[in-house]
Amino acid sequence: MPSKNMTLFYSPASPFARKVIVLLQETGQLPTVELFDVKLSPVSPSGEVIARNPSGKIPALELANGETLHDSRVILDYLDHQHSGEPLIPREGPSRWQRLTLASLADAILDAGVLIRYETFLRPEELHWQTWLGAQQEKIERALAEFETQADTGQLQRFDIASIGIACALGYLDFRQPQLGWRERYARLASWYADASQRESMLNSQPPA
Ligand SMILES: N[C@@H](CCC(=O)N[C@@H](CS)C(=O)NCC(=O)O)C(=O)O
Repeated sequence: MPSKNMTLFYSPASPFARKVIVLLQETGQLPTVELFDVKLSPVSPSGEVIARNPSGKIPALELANGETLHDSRVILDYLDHQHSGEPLIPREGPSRWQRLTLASLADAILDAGVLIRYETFLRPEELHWQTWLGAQQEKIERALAEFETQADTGQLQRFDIASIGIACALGYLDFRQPQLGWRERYARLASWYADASQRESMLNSQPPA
């Protein structure tokens, strides 16, 4: 049993942290990481997190030497360099930039989704800005349309950095926007996700019910 020499500051509801936990499982590194569950929001930050990441955001990964890495993209890159299997982030060539760009579009869904959540859950209802909420929702819809094309052309076959990001983004939409009905509009993506969501790494990292 490998010793736990890193600590991941995370929350089970955080889709950014979920990407890290999925990659840890896909690469066999989960046993080396202590999971430290923190409760936070932009208006009620966690001192434990701020001490390690001035932005106050999770995920943050404390290494054995006491240094901390953030954000999720940096952590994923670091962890992908710590295992001996086939890299989940291509090391070079056009595929590196293509897969990272797709992963970034998946993060755009998360950014928009998390902002929508903060606006609707944290902000007083009388201050909700519908135009802004609608614009964030449109970002999500455009990204989904692009992922439908990617699924349709077989670009999501390997469960790499891009596929992990997309799977976690879809999982977050199901968690926070169960009424969205994205499967009706993006059938190929839905069929891809039906399989991807059954991977052990995805089943073991589901957001709270
Ligand atoms: N770009 C960051 C985004 C992380 C992020 O927004 N995390 C949220 C939780 S899902 C958070 O920590 N929010 C607290 C805050 O914004 O202060 C990443 O990829 O790690």
